[in-house]
Amino acid sequence: VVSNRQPYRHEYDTASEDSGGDGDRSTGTSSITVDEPTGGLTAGLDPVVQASEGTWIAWGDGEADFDVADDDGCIAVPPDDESYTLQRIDLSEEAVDSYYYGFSNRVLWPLCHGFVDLVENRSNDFEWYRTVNERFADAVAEHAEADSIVWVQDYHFGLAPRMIRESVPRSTTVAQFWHIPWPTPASFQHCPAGRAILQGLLGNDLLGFHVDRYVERFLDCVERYLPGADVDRTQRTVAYGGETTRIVATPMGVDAPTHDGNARAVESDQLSSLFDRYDISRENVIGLGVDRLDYSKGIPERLAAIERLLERNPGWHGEFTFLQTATPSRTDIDAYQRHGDLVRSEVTRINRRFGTDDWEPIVYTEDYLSNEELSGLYRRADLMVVSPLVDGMNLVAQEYVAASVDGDGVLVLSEGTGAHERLGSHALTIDPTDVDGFASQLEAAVTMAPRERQRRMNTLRNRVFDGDLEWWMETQFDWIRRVHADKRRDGGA
Ligand code: GDG
Repeated sequence: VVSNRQPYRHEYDTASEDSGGDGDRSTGTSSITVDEPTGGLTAGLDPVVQASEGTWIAWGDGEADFDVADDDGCIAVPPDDESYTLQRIDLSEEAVDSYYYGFSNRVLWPLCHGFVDLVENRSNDFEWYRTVNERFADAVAEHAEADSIVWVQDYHFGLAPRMIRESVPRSTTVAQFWHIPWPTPASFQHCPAGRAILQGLLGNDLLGFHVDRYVERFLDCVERYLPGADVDRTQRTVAYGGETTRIVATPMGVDAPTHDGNARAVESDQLSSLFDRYDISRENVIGLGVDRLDYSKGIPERLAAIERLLERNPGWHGEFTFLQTATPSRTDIDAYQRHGDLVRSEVTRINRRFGTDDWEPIVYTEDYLSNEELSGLYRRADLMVVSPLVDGMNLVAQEYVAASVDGDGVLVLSEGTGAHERLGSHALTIDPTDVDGFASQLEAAVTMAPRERQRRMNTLRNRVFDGDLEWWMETQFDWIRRVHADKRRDGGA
């Protein structure tokens, strides 16, 4: 597996260092704490890599490796049952600034989400992106053998697959999952080095997206911008440079049984203390938003719709609370700082406008909640608002459904999310930019009759459980096996 983020982090226990206790690394006693994978893809993939006794290559900082990794940054994990190799690629500050905060998140992220105005192509960023992709590809080449499966994750590695392809045995299968949207040709034309990215991705035997529309757009871009590529729309394959890539749509799911279990296990005093912490009345109707603080997530649009709801419904003042958690992310980038400022000032303004001495309509926090707290909140929330302008999939919407064990929550879901394809028919659909329509759907959610809530949530739960993370993994590996078999048949092995 190749991913930007690592599955385990080893960190020195600085608290015990300060106190001179057991954790003091200078004493040579055990001083390292390990963060295990906490959720989503990383947690889902970890057992797969354990079973395969394979290698996971990820960006990791050398300092944290003091004492635990060998010279190549390799370390056996999990710590208590060592079964695979984690190889950390240590990157300089300049490399991280250019590859991660630069080309990945100042160019590819805004471009793929259609925010062409936010694309910021600084000199050297692409060169660093190429260099880092090369370093990862070199690390793969050292580990890959005949019949190995290499599974690359996400947009941080748009060039690596072709580099890998050129340095591993023919029978090695190279697959990638692209977790964010693929843009329209009109947006993609603004991609610096767009052709190199397409060539890089077509080094894969298999390329996965969440939904059909991203597959179609990818094929549109290849047809339009990569002369010499042969696109087969029916088979969804592209032949280019002697390789054939199959492009598939496999919508990612969540670990539904775990979210369900966490929600059932949540203790009422745990939830009470959370409500106390944020000063929320237990009796209120609770709306919930859970996002990274990212301009694609439609948070200002959500706040505008809540403001409209409050304007139209004075009777709900004091009775309705919207809790928004927004985890700061990529704060080195100006567009994220500006967006964070906008969100915070809008919350303040709306609360000043409608709030009273003992009620704030919007409770806003940038705290990172524990998984248990989050599951408890999902279960308790009367409505969940997921309003990205554009989002590859959106796991939060699915987690909410999985944790709605009482069946009485309502999901308000943007048509701009990949998740809408699976859940849209039984959620309340919104266009986040239509303030009045959005506010009307919030009103519909608050006032929806219990039977109707249960009916919709039942169907949503079936869909989320049927297409959960395990299903997604199996589907990915079915495809990987299939392209591997095709290669053998065609003489590739
Ligand atoms: C990218 C794509 C695609 C958030 N706050 C807390 C917390 N979270 C967790 C959620 C969820 C995850 O973060 C966010 O996942 P999303 O899918 O909603 O969004 P992105 O981070 O943008 O993910 C997206 C995804 O990749 C997978 O392919 O769906 O489209 O953009 O799991 O629960 N978790 C905890 N506390 C928090 O405060 N514990």
